[in-house]
Amino acid sequence: MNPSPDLDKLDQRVSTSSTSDTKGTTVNPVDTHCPYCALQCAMTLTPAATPGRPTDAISLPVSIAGRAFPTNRGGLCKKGWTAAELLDSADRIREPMRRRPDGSFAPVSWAEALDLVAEKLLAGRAEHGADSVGVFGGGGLTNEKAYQLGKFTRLALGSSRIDYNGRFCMSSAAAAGNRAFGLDRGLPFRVEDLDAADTILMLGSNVAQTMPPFIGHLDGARQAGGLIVVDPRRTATARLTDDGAGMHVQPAPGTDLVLLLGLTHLVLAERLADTDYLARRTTGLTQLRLSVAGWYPHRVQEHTGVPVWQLRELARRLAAGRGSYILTGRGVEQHVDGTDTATAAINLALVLGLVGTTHSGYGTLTGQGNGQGGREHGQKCDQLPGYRKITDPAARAHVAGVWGVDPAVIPGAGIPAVELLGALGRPGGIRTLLVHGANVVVSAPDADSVRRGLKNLDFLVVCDFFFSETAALADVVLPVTQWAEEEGTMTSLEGRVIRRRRAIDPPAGVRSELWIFQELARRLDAPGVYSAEPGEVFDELCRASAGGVADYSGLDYALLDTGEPAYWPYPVGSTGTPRLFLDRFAHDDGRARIVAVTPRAVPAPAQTQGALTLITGRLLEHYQSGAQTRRVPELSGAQPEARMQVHPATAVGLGVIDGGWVELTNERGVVRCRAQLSTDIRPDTVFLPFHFPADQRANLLTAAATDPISGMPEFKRTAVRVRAIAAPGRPATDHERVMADA
Ligand SMILES: Nc1nc2c(c(=O)[nH]1)N[C@H]1C(S)=C(S)[C@@H](COP(=O)(O)OP(=O)(O)OC[C@H]3O[C@@H](n4cnc5c(=O)[nH]c(N)nc54)[C@H](O)[C@@H]3O)O[C@H]1N2
Ligand SMILES: Nc1nc2c(c(=O)[nH]1)N[C@H]1C(S)=C(S)[C@@H](COP(=O)(O)OP(=O)(O)OC[C@H]3O[C@@H](n4cnc5c(=O)[nH]c(N)nc54)[C@H](O)[C@@H]3O)O[C@H]1N2
Ligand code: SF4
Ligand SMILES: [Mo]
Repeated sequence: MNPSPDLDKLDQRVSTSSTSDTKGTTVNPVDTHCPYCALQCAMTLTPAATPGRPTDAISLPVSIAGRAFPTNRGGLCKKGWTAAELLDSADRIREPMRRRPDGSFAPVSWAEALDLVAEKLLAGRAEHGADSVGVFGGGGLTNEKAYQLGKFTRLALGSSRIDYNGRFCMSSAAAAGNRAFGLDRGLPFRVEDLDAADTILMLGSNVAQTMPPFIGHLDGARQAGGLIVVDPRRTATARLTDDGAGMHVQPAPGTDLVLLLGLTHLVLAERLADTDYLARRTTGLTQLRLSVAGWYPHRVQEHTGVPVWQLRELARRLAAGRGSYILTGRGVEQHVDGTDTATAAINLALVLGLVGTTHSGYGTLTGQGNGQGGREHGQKCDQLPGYRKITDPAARAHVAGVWGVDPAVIPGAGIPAVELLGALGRPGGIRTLLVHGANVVVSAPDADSVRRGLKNLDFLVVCDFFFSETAALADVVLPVTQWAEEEGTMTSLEGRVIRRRRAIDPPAGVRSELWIFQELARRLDAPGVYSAEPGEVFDELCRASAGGVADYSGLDYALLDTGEPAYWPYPVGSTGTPRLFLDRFAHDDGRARIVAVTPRAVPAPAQTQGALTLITGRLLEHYQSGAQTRRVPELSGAQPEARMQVHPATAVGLGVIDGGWVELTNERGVVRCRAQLSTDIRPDTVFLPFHFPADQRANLLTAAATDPISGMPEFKRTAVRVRAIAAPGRPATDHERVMADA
């Protein structure tokens, strides 16, 4: 294999920092991290010397350079290095906007906007009760914003109805980690630990496109011939296994649970299990043996389509590896059985004795920029800061003490995201909604029913930088600061707490969310103190987390600013925890729990006559709902619209040609886009990216069915019918799409 592969092809760039502009004026570079994904690549921002739009070669408010850091080693992907375009985008909202009766938006002053929002919140609560006011947060918010949003909802609004888009992302893996290990930190080890591994099994993750600099950490395994990628598509990541670097396993979508049970069966049957480890460090082996007994290789092949020889080779490879890691991504987690599938991956890792050592392990690759911190500080419906349970009296007492309120004031558990969205605009449901950092009109399952729910609300407030498809439906839109304009902390996919730093001032009419919470809390006469200073909020967050699972109490900005690695748990007096579980797991008995899981009878969509299985996911150039990246010319130029990936053999049968238009339909919706023919996908499966708006929303087709344990929606397996259609005319412009959505 070629050891430092494909970097150009994957559009990764390592750049050098510059500290002066073209006129030679010295400017102060600021070290921070990327605004997008959880790899949190380190970058240096160099502000343009002239305030406002400069005329020299640095034509943006800041220039961006990759910075040396263990996760990205100076590299940035295309999204990272073009992120400065978001700061002075012509689409940026620069003052509060209020919807007029005719549907158009007009600018209003901050005082007017906040007075109106406070009035509507009070009126909604008085008329329909506190739980008629809902809050929807995001895994992109800093720790400080996520913490304050949870506190504001519980105290200032008195509502239990808060949840966030991380429910769409990390909830199944989190539930599996909690029940197996007693704690959920996506990677319980450092990303750089992977460098020394000789076998890495990646299930349902396309890191080459979703975290390009990460692939450098796969080089060791590739050189040892041990990278194994499980994906129904031959993705850029699957291609990294070519030329003897490993193996691509291509199961039918949604069959990973059976695949993992089959591998566990083989490991036990062929006596490849680490029996000493199982006896010392785990409970539950007996039930596991029973649950996998029937999953012999031929039966697994029948269910998954993975040949017996591949199953055997995979089991042996994992057991023989000097350092083996099992990693899961959204491809195996975003299913109605996602928690059980992640559990089965953990069980396989436990049977092999991989978890809680210095050289092997199990991990889930957290997705959003603060997808880890976002799930620790109280935006989850059942949770208080420090990853505490809102139903635990001791947790309530501790947090109430920090907040200076009676524990009885804190509402009980709320409802998870999909249920919350399902209650929008319904009698007895949510009548007023605040949205902070999510674009649910594009990203939520069964998106059109979510759009209808939003339209039926009495009042919708959206904080954003842009008129996202969700903001376009709001009554009031409040413009907020972006990453380069604010201070804060983020917790990366490794559980490492890092600093976000302000490099430039925000536009004059833009405010921080912390300031907005403070102003609204004052108007609502809320109990508790709401600082608008990120450092003060972080100190409070650390105190609130003390003694919790995700304990940050030994941290402060001064310590983080030294650049010393800070992995939680980081209680007072410790130096943090880069690797978890080395001595014990977080359950009371110190052991990991093997929870036996079995597949429920979920019929394969493709068994429905004439239907294909739709899987959804990501493209390199776009981030999530595309609200941000569709506004970056270099990115939207490269990927201007959705394309449905389909196998040529399937396309022939449907009369579909490469670049020709297709219509995907099911009982929920219709998507029209062009087709892209490719032998990289299974003939029974088609793929759509979910980044596009209007009638190209993949989520018009997905169902609001959820995993019973985690509340994770089924994004990755949907039955659709596909037919060729004539071109639906000129593609709509972005403006038309937003207006059509509104
Ligand atoms: N470019 C880009 N990068 C991103 C993001 C983005 O939007 N764009 N988002 C960030 C976020 S929030 C997240 S959560 C991560 C997600 O990162 P990934 O998990 O890598 O992303 P996905 O593309 O959703 O899914 C990964 C793969 O799962 C495969 N898959 C689908 N169904 C199945 C199945 O049933 N079994 C198996 N084994 N595989 C299946 C898909 O073919 C796809 O290649 O990316 C982060 N990084
Ligand atoms: N079909 C399908 N659907 C999916 C997925 C899939 O694989 N397939 N993946 C799911 C996953 S993993 C995820 S994480 C979700 C993500 O889905 P979304 O939540 O819709 O993700 P974003 O596009 O990141 O939306 C964030 C919005 O908040 C704004 N924003 C960014 N930062 C801030 C901030 O600090 N404050 C405020 N107020 N606003 C901010 C952005 O401009 C943007 O409009 O989508 C899910 N939906
Ligand atoms: S991989 Fe993620 S963190 Fe790194 S530059 Fe790309 S989007 Fe940013
Ligand atoms: Mo995500």
